[in-house]
Amino acid sequence: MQYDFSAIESKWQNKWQEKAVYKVVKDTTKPKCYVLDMFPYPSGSGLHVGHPLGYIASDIYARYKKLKGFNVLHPMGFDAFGLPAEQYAVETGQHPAQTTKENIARYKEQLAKIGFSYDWSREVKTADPNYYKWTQWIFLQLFNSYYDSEKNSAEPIANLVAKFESEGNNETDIFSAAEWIDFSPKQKEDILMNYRLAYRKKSYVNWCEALGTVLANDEVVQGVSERGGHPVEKKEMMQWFLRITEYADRLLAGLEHVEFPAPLKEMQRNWIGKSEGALLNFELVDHTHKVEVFTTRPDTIFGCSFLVLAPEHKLVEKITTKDQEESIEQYMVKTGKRSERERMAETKTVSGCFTGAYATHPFTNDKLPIYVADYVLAHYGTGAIMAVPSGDDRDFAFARHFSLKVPTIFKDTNIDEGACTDKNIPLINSNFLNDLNGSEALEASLQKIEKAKIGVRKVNYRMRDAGFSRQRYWGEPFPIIYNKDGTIQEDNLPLLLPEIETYERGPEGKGPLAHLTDWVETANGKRETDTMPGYAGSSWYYLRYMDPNNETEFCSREKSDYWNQVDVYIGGAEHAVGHLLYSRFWCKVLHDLGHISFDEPYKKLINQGMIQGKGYYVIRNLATSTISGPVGSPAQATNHFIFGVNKGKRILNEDKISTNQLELIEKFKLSEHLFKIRDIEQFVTGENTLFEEDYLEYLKNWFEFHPYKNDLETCEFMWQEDKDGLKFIELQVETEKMSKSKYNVVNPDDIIKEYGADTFRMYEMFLGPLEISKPWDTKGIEGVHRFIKKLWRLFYNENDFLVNNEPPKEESFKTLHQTIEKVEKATASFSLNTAVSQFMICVNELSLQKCNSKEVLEPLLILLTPYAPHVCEELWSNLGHNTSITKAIYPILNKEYLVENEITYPIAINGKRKMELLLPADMNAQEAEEFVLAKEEVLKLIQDKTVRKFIFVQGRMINIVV
Ligand code: ANZ
Repeated sequence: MQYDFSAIESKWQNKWQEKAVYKVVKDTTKPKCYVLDMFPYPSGSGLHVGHPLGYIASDIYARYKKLKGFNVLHPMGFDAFGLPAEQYAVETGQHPAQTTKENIARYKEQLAKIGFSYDWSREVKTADPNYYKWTQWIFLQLFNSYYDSEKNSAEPIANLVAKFESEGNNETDIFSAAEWIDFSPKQKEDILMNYRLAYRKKSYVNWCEALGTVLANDEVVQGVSERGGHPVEKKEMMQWFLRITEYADRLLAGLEHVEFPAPLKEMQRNWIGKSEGALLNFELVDHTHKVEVFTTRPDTIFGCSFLVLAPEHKLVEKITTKDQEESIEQYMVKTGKRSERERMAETKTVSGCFTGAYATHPFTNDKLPIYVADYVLAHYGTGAIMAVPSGDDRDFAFARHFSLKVPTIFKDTNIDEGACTDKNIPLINSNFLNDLNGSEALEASLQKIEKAKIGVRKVNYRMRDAGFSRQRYWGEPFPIIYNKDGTIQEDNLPLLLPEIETYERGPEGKGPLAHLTDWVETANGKRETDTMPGYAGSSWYYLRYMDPNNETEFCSREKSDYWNQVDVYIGGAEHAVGHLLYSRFWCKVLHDLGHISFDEPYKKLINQGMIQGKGYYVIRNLATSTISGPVGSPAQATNHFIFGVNKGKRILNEDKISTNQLELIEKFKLSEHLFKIRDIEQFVTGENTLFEEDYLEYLKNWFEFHPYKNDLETCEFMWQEDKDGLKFIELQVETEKMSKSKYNVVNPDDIIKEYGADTFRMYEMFLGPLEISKPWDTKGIEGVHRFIKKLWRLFYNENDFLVNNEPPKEESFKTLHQTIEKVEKATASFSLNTAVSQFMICVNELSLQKCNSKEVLEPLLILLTPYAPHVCEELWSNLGHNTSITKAIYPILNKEYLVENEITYPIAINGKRKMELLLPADMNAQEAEEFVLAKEEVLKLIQDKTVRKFIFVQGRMINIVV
């Protein structure tokens, strides 16, 4: 019987579904294991072979844990809100819900063909009202709580109100209990806004005009939007924020207790950016105001020769002198256009402006000029710095540019060319700090500063509160009504996303919902027209899978106590900061408020690498081609066709191709898409010159003559066969990101059609270690496919079922148990590629041993089923089982079978290795000596010399000293 993978795979996929074999329920008799994939955004282009890499790995692990006796939660869902569906709606008028639905259907169809063990009854879609009701509910939890820094925990805002009512407040807003009681509802609300974990404030946001929306910091890359690359500027708007900064320390500390890849932890640490230092006050000359600066180097205070304020700093307006007003205004206009990222990235050009005001140095009483410059950021520290040109490069460049003093404070250090950033150099010209360095100097300066009451120690974080408002349609509406009296009221849940006629953005930078005046206006006030960002729904979906149909709670405590933390979370490294930090933060809040029992969502995280695509390029080396070819031949044409093709578009090859005539090459991308004549026409036509038509003719002939095959060798071969004998054409393959725009995507459906899902799954794992990026290369897929066919041959020949109940040979047991040992270790540690290799070795050995014994083949199927579930299920049932192999028990390693009976010993004479001998493994030194010294080959080596010593290291080596 033949291995008919398509029949087998569809048969079992249907049966699994019918019998709901992957449905999972709480079961306290087993240990639990939660294996989670980062759920996909269902984009219009469907899955390519890169997407399932992580899903296959997690599926193998989930299936393995189930066989090991765990109750495994392995769900899947969709991150269904998002910008592309909305942009598509703007372009076509199609409702995002409709496109999202279609895309999800397509994804599910593709996923189903790969044979995943998802419990689809737990499917979660973030855009489903039954789901986003609870996203809105969590938002209200954040809104209705504050961070109690004494308890180090989120607490209900009602507790804070009670405290205000009984004691008043002596923190930032100072008032008595009586005053609080007398405040108007609006005044109270304004005060509470300073404490709520979800709060509103006016703030500068990353505004992207082209997308009509505000972007989160991590959605902005080098001053442009991550999606689409549009310019981003700053704009002041009323926005919702989440007070994630209160959790900075706990987010840092939590990293110590989770198993995340080290670089990912480092990225999170950098993002949080903890710095310890001091807040210092500088008195102003002729002013009552003070300038408060944040510094991490209070020890360099005697090197401070000027102060710098961020352009947005409140004091700028107040302290600028009359004669500097105009210059300051001009500077503000100039700097207002630059995004914060740009300001941070800019290190070469110096810009700034003098305010005309001065501050007094707290220790020397020197007059320090105060400047405004955009290298100081408004939202970091206090938005003001004490500039120490000898210790900081930017301050140094600034001082040089504006001819300001550069006081020398570091012993034996030349600062003519730049600042000295080494913290361990003894200080000079620094009064009480002289001769101190490093932490000593830091501590001494801090003590003195606190004693003199000019400042306090301060820990600062680079992380900001997370912007939570988006001016978009396709997201969760805020269940919030702004009442006419200035208070805020919660809306009923779920607040459904209303139908809308136009997806165009609303007036004044608002989102499309602002068009719906009837919806916006309620009896008491106005609804919020912004929607929540993409990360809202993805911050807690792992909890909903535990209890997906709960109508009264986001997830019952009983369920979350049972399923608890995600044991393994697999997904792309692109979510290293945004999604992972936000979901860790939400988890901590939900924990503090008593809704869940753990405060880190993911125990272990794995970033899968990317599967890259391949670009096939035709390279023609002009150096070896004759320019005087026939009219219309490529050789002639090339004088006019010096360009390459990238992303399916024609580009000038300036950067890739040297302008040296001898090295000129011409590249055409031979993607599946471009290779069609129609596409070549599109590509060659355009703003072209003289020989275009002739050239096109040539290409047409060529491509017709050589129908495209997606195979490198064939292509090369065919080039050599070219009828014109033009040998200057060669093919080059480049590895690049797999993406629709590069015409290099490989659809899993096509691979599965040709080889089956089991081959596809194993092949994806076989490509290499999970964590690294690797090119998709179909060459090896045949080998994996042959492996499965060979496995099949252990069970079937042409006509008969070969499996018997005869006891297997010892060597077959050995092969089996070696496989158990290696595969289990590899699977448990996600070295899935090594497991695949071991399966290949195993099947080869069993074939050579002609092993058809059930006692060996049955456990082999269980070992293999996580990797190739369909074929294993089929063979399992053919062995006579009427329950699914997914319910089987993982084979147990018997180490006795691994014990080697014979060992190959290297034999050395006087330390020089001369030969090898096979000895029984249990032979002792004396037996070995007798045996070895009786061997003729050995005697030949010794000749007539006397044996002085026989050194025997059991299991390792033998040395004969003569
Ligand atoms: C004096 C000084 C001397 C500084 C010296 C550095 C070196 P991290 O470690 O990143 O937290 N700074 C403070 N607020 C700033 C702002 N809003 N925009 C730009 N720079 C700001 O950096 C803290 C240091 O960055 C602070 O310490 C301050 O300069 C500067 F030899 O103060 B320092």
